[in-house]
Amino acid sequence: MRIPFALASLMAAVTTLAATGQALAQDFKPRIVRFGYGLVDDSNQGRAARFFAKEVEKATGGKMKVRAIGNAALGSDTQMQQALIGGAQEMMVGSTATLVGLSPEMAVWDTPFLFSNTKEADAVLDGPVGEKVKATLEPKGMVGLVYWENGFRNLTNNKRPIARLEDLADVKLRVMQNNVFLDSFKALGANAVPLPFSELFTALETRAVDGQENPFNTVLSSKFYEVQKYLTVSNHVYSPWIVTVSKKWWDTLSPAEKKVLQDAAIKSREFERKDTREEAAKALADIKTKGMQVNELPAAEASRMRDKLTAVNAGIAKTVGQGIWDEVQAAVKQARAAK
Ligand code: TK8
Repeated sequence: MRIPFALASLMAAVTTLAATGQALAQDFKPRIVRFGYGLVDDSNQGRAARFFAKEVEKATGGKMKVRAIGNAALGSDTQMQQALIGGAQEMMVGSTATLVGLSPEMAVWDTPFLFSNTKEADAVLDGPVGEKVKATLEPKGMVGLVYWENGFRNLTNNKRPIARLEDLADVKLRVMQNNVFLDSFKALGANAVPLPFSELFTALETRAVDGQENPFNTVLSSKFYEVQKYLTVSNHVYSPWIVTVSKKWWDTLSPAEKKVLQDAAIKSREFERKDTREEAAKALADIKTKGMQVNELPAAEASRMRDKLTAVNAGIAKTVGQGIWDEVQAAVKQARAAK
C-alpha cells in the first residue's frame, strides 16, 4: 500500500514529536548557566529570572542548571555584556539602553514617548521590527531571546517636585549610559550624569547626584524611597529589558538545548510582564506609604517636555538608521489602530 505523501509527512512529524517529547535527561549535557541581572533578588527582574531557571531545569530533567545571580554581582549591564561576548558568562538580562554602544539600532527603544501603553509596546517589540532589532546583537556576540518589561520611567529627585520644565534646571540627574538619555535630559535642561545602575543607590545616598529616573517597580525594589524625597509621574519613556545569551556558548548547544532556552524565555516573558504590571499597578500607593512625595507632571508641562524631547528624535533616527526608524513608527501606528 502506498502511503499518501501528506500522511507520510504527518507520520514523520508525529514520530519526531514523540522523540522530542522523550527528549529526556539523557539528551542533555550537565551544564551550569550563570544568568546575571542588575536589580536585587526581590524584584520583578529577580522573580522572572528564577522563573526562567525553574522552567529550564524542569525541561532538561535538572541537567541544565540556571543560577540566577542578581545585585549586579556579576557586574554592571555593560560588564556582563562583555563577559557574554567573551564567553565568560552564559546569560544576562538588562536594559536595551545599555546595549546601544554595541548595537546602535537598540536606541530606537529609547525614543521618548514612543509607546503610549503596554499593548503597543508588546505588539512592536514582539513583532517583526522588534525581532530585527534583536537580531543586530548576533554579529556582536550575543543572542537576544526575548524582551521583558522594565516599564515606563518616572523621575525622582531630592531637590523639589518637578512641576515645571524649569524645575529640572539645576538637578544633577543620573541617566543610563547611553547618548539618547544623555541628550534627552540635557535637552530638558537637567545636569545629566551617566552612571551604571549598580552605582546608583550609593550615588543618591551620598548626594553625588540629586535624582534618577526609573519605573515605579525599581524605585520600590531598589529602595530609592530611602534616599529620594520627590517622585514626579512623567512616563517619559518605555524601557524594555532584553534576555541575552553568549553567542560563543550558544554555538556549543544542541538544537534541543537551544529550544529549551527559547521556550523557557517565551514563558518567562509572559510571567514577567504580568508580574511587573501587577506590581506597577499598586506601586504608586506603596511609594507614598514609604514617604515619598508624589506629583503628576501637569499636562501643559508634560507637553512642553514632550516638545523638547522629540527634538532628539532626528538624532535617534540617524543613529538607528532611517529604515528601522520608519518601521518602528509604522508598527506603532498599526498597533495603535488595532485597538
Ligand atoms: C538594571 C538596569 C535598570 C535600568 C537602569 O541592570 O539602569 O536604570 O532601568 O533596570 O538595566
